[in-house]
Amino acid sequence: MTQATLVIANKAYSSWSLRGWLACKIAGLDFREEIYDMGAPDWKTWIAARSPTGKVPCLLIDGASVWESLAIGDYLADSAPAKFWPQDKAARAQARAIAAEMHAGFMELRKAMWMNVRARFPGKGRNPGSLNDIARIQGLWAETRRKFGAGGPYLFGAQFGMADAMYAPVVARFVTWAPELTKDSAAYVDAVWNHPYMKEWLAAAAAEKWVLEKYETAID
Ligand SMILES: N[C@@H](CCC(=O)N[C@@H](CS)C(=O)NCC(=O)O)C(=O)O
Repeated sequence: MTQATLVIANKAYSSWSLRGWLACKIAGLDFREEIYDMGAPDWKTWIAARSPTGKVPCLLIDGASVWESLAIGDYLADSAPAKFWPQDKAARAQARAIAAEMHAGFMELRKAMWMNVRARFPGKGRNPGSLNDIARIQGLWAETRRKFGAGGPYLFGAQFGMADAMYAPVVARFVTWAPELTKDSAAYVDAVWNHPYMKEWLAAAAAEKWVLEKYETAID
């Protein structure tokens, strides 16, 4: 069987790449990375040859091409559902809903506080829209942890699953931009930031040579 390939971009900046990569790690998949710089002059040509949407991540596996981070998680979860989603039905419903909410939303936060895991812009990026998204995220983290998270530090307890993978780039944003967080949110941020998968990603991002100037300066 051919080894799976995950097509991704800059580990410092590509939040969607991080989600797809975490899904592969959760699955315990034997995969190779094909990674390239979104800022390179031939980026569009490079990615067009590898991903039907011209976006990352894209997983090339078993003769199939799977794009969209959530679809990558679903594809991999077919073979190992318990690694990705809680087994309890109500918990699983919550996990799927919050993962989908992340996949489709929080545009104001994403615009104002982009992911740059190497940078620190404390106090910047705050505007009514981003603060509103942050309030909603803290609310859904708190509700999820209160109802389903008693067994450990992650959204659904002891196991780092697909819902955590979807919110990991938000955690990275909160580390970079340091918005005011509740004590419980801060503890969740700390747990995800220090997860071994995150540490592996962050070490690779630190070693990466590519720099995209547009993500290196906070405007306000
Ligand atoms: N909804 C997609 C989002 C994919 C996406 O926007 N990827 C960004 C990277 S963070 C990208 O490929 N940007 C490069 C480009 O548009 O040229 C997913 O879940 O995978």
